[in-house]
Amino acid sequence: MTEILVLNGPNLNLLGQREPDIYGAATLADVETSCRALDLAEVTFRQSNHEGQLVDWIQEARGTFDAIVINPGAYSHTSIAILDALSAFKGRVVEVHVSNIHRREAFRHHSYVSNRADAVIAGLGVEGYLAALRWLAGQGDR
Ligand code: CA2
Repeated sequence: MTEILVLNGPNLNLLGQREPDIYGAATLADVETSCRALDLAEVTFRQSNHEGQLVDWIQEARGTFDAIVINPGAYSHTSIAILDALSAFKGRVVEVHVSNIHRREAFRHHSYVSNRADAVIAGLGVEGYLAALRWLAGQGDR
């Protein structure tokens, strides 16, 4: 079975607890449960508020995981370190945003991570994670 690492950046641990108008009512634990319930891949699900921790996990994914689904949170808009780590990863990368970042403040319109991502999903709510897994499951190895 395909091994997929699902990474979540800062403040995504607050999903479902605040700002439900923007991010919906599902918690990150709900998202993890839904990802596993799809049963399309072996899913490892992680969240960190720390940029270096995310970089370490991406580096460690080389040779272990076939693909990465990442919601880098606000680091999307600031982190060349996460972009560089993803660029050294050979498998597919899907960037997910719960909200439609292009309909929000101008500073959310640019993502460094999109420079490496094979696909970008924004605005589907937490369904975006499931869409990413479905798309990856339909792709061959590379
Ligand atoms: O839409 C997304 O998924 C984002 O990656 C979420 C980030 C935001 O900085 C990005 O621009 C877009 C924020 C993470 C969630 O932050 C929360 C804050 C309060 C309550 C719930 C979530």
